[in-house]
Amino acid sequence: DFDYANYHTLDEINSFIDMLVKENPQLVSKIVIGQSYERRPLNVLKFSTGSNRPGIWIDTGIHSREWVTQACGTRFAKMIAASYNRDPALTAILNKFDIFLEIVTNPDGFQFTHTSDRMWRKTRKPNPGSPCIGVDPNRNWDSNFGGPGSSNNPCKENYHGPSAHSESEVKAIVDFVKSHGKLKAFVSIHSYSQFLLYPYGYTKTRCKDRKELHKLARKAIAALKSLYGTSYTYGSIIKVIYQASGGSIDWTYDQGIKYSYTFELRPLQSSLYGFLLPADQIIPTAKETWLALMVIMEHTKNNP
Ligand code: 0X9
Ligand code: ZN
Repeated sequence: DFDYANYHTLDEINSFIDMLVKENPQLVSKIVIGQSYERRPLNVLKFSTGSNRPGIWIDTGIHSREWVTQACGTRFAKMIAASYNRDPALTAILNKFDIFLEIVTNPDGFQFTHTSDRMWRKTRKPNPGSPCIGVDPNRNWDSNFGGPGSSNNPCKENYHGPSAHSESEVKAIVDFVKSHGKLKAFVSIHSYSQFLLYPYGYTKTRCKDRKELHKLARKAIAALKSLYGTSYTYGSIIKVIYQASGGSIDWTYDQGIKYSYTFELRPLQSSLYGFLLPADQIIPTAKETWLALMVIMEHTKNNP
């Protein structure tokens, strides 16, 4: 059986995905929404119990070095598959909504973190005229693209890229979101700092659903905390972290997906572990985060 308590390679996670589909063919399927720069498939797990349903999107690992996120993604996948027709709350969600889960959202970067540079964050596309590789896939969206909190220097970690959606890993999600047309929640999972964030990152202007998103975030982090006492800070991206233009959830929110959130998982900002969270924290992190995700998904279900 898959070892959820340890970190895994890209091949191992891809095998896990195929196994989960094989074991739950009536609930789980794999869709390939595109390919990475290095031509790897962009695999998305679809959990569905009916046709023409609205959808909930969850992605992990868009920043490749944030290993606890892909690890939690595999655990969420198993949780969803195992909970249908067992856990009434999740069953009610899956009777109305499809759930889409992209576990390795930046596969080229993830492979590179295993083979060459554990701290790699960006895509792996070369930048013409520069010795530096890659674009920050969370500055590449068409949400004040190129604005404050992103860099036009290809050697920076927050390089926005040559144009909005220039990265195939981003464009694949953009095309998926648009063609689906009925996503009601979009949750993008990062690490680290223990934050639950909502739009905007590119402007101080409050988003129009700020009150509802704020209240829901409070409820979600209360649920998270109930398990092990883990403390999260919540609020808009620009207020809680920093100004960031070209981020995913600002784009999805402006596309009309009201419940657009970003998590920054364990550890705390002050922790020396940073992106290197010890593996013995994977399962606790996944379990507590799952409670927050359930709050967001249930609210989405009840307020479609
Ligand atoms: O800077 C980022 O992209 C995120 N922090 S991280 O350390 N994981 O890189 C913050 C994401 C804020 N979200 C958006 N701007 N959408
Ligand atoms: Zn990140």
